[in-house]
Amino acid sequence: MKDILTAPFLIEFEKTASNMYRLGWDERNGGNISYMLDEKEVAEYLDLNHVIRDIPFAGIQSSSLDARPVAGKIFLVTGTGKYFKNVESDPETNAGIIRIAKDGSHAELLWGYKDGGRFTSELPAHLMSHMARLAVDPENRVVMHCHPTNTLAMTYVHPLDEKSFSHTLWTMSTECVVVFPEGVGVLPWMLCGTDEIGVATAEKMHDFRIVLWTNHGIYGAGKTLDETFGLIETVEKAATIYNIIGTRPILNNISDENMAELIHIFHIEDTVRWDFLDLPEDKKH
Ligand code: 2HA
Ligand code: ZN
Repeated sequence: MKDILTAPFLIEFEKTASNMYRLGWDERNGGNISYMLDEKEVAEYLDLNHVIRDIPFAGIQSSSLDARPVAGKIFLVTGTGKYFKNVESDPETNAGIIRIAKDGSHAELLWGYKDGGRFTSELPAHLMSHMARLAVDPENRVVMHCHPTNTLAMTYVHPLDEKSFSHTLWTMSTECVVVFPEGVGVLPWMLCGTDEIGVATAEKMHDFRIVLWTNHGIYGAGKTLDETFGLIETVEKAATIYNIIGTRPILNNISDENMAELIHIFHIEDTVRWDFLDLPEDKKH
C-alpha cells in the first residue's frame, strides 16, 4: 500500500487550499472543498474495506438529501471548523476521505479527521451540487466554496438578477464570456449550512458552474481542481476590476457585438447564454 501523503490527488488538493488561502478567499475556517476521487486510485493508498467510523449526515433532512445517486462514491472533503491555511501542513486532521454509504444514508470515514472531526457543515450543498452537476456533466468531480473578497463586495452593490450580474462580469475582462459562457447563478442572502441553501444552490447548478451567495461567497464546480479554481479566479478578477472602476464612468466598454465575435471565434455558440446579451435575433447564432 502506498503512502497516502504522497498521493497526487491529495497533494493537489492541499496546494489548492493553500493557494485559495493566500489569495484571501478563505479566512479563518471559511470555505470548503469536496473532490470526488477515483476508487481504483484511492485503493492504491487505502484499504477500502477498512471503515474508521460512520459519520451521519447530522442536521441534513433525508427529505432534501437523497444521496443515493452518489452512493459508493469517494470524496476528499475539508473538515468542519478547519482552516484552509493548515490543510497543507496537516491534511490528516484538516481533511478526510469519505465514502457515501450504499444506501446513501451516511458517510463512511476511510481516512482523516484525525482529531475526531467531521466533514464541512456545507456537505449538503456540496453533495446536492455534485449530483446536480453530474446530471448535466458526468465528468464533474469538484465543488468548491470560498469567500473571494471582490466577488463578495460586488454582491453588496450590484443588482442581483443573473442577466445583469453575468453581463457586468463579462464586460470586466475580454476572456470572461469565454471562461463562463453560461454566466453565473445568483442566490439572495440565505442561511448557510442548511438544506434550503443546498437545494437552492443545486437547482442553480443545473444551469451554472458558478453560483454566488449574496453577502457570503461563491460556489464553483468543475471537472478538475484546476478548472474549478480557474473559474472562481476569473470571476474574482472581473469583480476586482469592477470594484477598482467603482463609480467612475466607463468610457470604453466591451460591447455585445464584441462579445458575439468572441463567441464565434471560441465556438461557444451552444453554451453561451444569448439571452444575457442584447443583440438582434440575426446576430445571435
Ligand atoms: O465552512 O464557509 O459557509 C465555513 C463556511 C461556511
Ligand atoms: Zn462560507
